[in-house]
Amino acid sequence: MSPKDATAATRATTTENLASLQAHILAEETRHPGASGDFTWIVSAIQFAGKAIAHMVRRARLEQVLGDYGEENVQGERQQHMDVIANRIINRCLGERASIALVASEEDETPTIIRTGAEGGKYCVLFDPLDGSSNLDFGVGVGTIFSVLRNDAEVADAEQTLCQPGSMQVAAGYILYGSSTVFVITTGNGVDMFELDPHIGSFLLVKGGVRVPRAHRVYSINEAYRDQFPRGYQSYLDWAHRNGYSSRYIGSMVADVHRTLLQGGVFMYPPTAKHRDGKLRLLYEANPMAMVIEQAGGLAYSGLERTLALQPHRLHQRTSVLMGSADEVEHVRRFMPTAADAGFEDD
Ligand code: AHM
Ligand code: MG
Repeated sequence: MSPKDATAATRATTTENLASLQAHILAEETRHPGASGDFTWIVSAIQFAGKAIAHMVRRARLEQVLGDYGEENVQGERQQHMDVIANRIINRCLGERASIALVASEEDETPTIIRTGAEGGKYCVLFDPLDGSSNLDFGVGVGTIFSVLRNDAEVADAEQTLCQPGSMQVAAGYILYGSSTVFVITTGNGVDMFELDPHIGSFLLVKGGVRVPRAHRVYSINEAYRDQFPRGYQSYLDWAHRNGYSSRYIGSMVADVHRTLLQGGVFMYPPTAKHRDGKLRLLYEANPMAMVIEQAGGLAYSGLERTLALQPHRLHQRTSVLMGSADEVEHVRRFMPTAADAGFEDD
């Protein structure tokens, strides 16, 4: 075989190989000397939960578990039946894994302490079990968002342990329950995308090293709130209208960010009159998505600050969100020279 043939053969094998998420994470972990395998087990629990939720999402109407659960969560928002089901599934899957110290969810007021640092608790997992769940009744894509932090055994208070800047995340990602079930993850070494093969029950690698295109003339925002947005966003929208931009908004962050990741553009949820700090939650919505987008070569901001640099103060803290293609995010930022352009602070 000539060297040229050998290269062609190697390439063919590489692109045709089947890699499961489990094998991929194991291979990544073995690159870190002294790695214990604990982290692989956590990702394994998250994907296990993802498969169970995907199954429930597909059967929700048949099982008559769509719609309002009749209660509000800690954020004062109506819970859907499926929020409660997805939350229970993830808690049950994570509670089983030996290295988990704390688990925190959008649906639970306080973090759950699984074990202390002294008992072997090394990691904390935060998640939004079913983001965009109010869309479920209409067959729209929804998702689970997750963020993994190290447990700091020195910090006694569980909530304060979780209040780490997003730049400290060990891993982050999401599972999209759409026309297919997609698992996107970063461990700080680029972004990889897997799809669930429902017949063999595994997430298989479909794209490694995902990069968000540098530019794409699409913005994703709930434009009905335009008059409530800070003036910088309004000026940007006026500019985009004059410059041939298109708009795409599903109203499900996971689906909107996933499209932005693959196709480019910019996703925004600015402050509004109702949500003066923004609607989305910093620790388990904005931070994990910001890590994915940055690891794919994009940018993510909250007001004038890089999202991943914000120091959180509360578990359920909200923030504004601006993320996507580097060039498109910079276009938006040009209309925000001061904090007042990006928020509601006085000049
Ligand atoms: P949720 O966590 O209660 O589901 O709310 C978050 C969702 C996001 O998925 C989405 O980006 C946003 O709320 C949509 O809000 P709006 O309907 O105000 O545009
Ligand atoms: Mg949410």
